[in-house]
Amino acid sequence: MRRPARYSALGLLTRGLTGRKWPRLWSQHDLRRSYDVVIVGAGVHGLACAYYLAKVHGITNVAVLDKGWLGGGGSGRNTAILRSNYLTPEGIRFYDRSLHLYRRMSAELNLNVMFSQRGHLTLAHSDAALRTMRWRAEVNVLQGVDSRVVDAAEVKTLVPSLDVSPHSAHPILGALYHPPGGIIRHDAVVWGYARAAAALGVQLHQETEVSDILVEGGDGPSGKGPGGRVTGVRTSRGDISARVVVNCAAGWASTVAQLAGLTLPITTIPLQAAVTEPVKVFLPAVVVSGSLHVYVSQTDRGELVFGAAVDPVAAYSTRGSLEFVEGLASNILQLMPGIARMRLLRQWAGLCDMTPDYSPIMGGTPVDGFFVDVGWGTYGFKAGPVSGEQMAACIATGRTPELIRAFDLARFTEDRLVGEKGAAAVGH
Ligand code: PYC
Repeated sequence: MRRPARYSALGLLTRGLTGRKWPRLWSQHDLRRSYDVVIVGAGVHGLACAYYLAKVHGITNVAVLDKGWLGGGGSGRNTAILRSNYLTPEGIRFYDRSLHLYRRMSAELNLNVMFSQRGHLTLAHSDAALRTMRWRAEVNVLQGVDSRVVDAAEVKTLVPSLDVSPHSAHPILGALYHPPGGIIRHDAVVWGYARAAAALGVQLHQETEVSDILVEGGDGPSGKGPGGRVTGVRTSRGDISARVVVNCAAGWASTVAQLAGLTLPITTIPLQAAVTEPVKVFLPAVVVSGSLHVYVSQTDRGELVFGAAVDPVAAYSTRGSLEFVEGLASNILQLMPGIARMRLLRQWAGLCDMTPDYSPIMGGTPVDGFFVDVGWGTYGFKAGPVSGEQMAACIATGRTPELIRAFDLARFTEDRLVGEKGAAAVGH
C-alpha cells in the first residue's frame, strides 16, 4: 500500500505560500472491463465497503461508481451527528460499533476527521416522552452504552442557552443524555476512506452512471429478479462484468434495485437542513427536540447546523423550501430565544430511503451476487463505517455477520421487523 503523504507544519506553510499544487488524494483510471466487485454509490457506505474489502479481505479489484461526485449525495448533505442511543438491542449494538470505528478513524485513515464527542441531548417535553427516554436509557445501558435521563436543571447546566422555563410553550421536563454522541467533519470522512481505499488499489469512478444491472436466469422479465445471477453493470462509460454488485446508492436505492429486477420496501423522502453564519462557540452539545421537530449543533467553525422532520411528501428534490425555514425558525426560537438575530446562510436537502421499520436493509438478496446496503432513512451517515466493515465481511466470506443479521431483506416477509422509529431524532 502506498502511504498517504504526511506534511510537517513547515511543509504545509511552504506549500501554502508558494502555491505549489497539492497531490491528488486518489488517481483517475480508465474503466476496466471487469472487476471482482462493483459498488454503486461513492458515499461513505460505498467507500467504506471498498476500503474494508481491500484492507481486511485483500479484495482490491474493486470499482466504486457514482453518477455524480464522491460524497455528493447523503454523505455531503447530512448534519454529521453521531450517536448510538437507539431503541432496539440490534440497533444499539450496530450503531455503537460505528461510533467505535469513528472514534479511531483519524488514526486509521491518517486524516483528521474532527470527531468531537461533545454529548447528545434528546429533550422531553411531556411525560410520555420522558417514559420513552427512560426506556431508551435502560436498553442502552443493558447494551453497555452510556445514556441516562437528566432533569431540566441538568439540561440547563449542560446547555445554558436553552430556555428551560416551565412557562415556555413546550417546557423541557428532562432529556435523554448520551455523552458519547457528537459531530464530525463529514467531507473528511469521505475523503479519508476514498484516499485509503485508492491507496490499496480500489478504483473510484465519478460521473459514471449505472443505467442497468446485468442479470441472467431470474424469474422476472428479461431474466432479472429473484433466482437470477448478477453478471455486471451497464454504465454511461460502457459495460463492466462483475460477479458482485453492491447497491450503496442512498436516495436512489429502490431505483438501483429495480435495475436488478428487485422491488424494495422503500419510500424516498427529502430531509432538509440549514446552516447559519458563524458565531463564537456557545453550544456545547448536540440538542434534539422530537416534539418541536428540530435538532441543532454548532460546528468548530461556529456555524449552527439545523435539521427538522422529513418533508411531508415523497420526492427526489434536494432543494430547500421556505416552509421548512419558517417552521424551523419558529420551533428553534422556542428552545433558544437568544439566537433570534442570527442569520441563516444556506439550506439544502438530502434524500432519505425510508423502510417500514426505520431500520436498514443489508446483506445478500434473492438475486445471487447482488448485495444491498440501503434503507437508511435519516440514520445513514452515522452507520457508514460499520456498514462498510460488515458488508465487506458479508461479501468476502459469503456469510452474513451476526451484527447485521437482523437487517436482512427477508424480515419484511417473515414478520421480524426491527422498529427504530422511536429513536428518530425528530418525529416523522
Ligand atoms: O438520527 O441523529 C439522527 C439524525 C440527525 C439528523 C438526521 N438524523
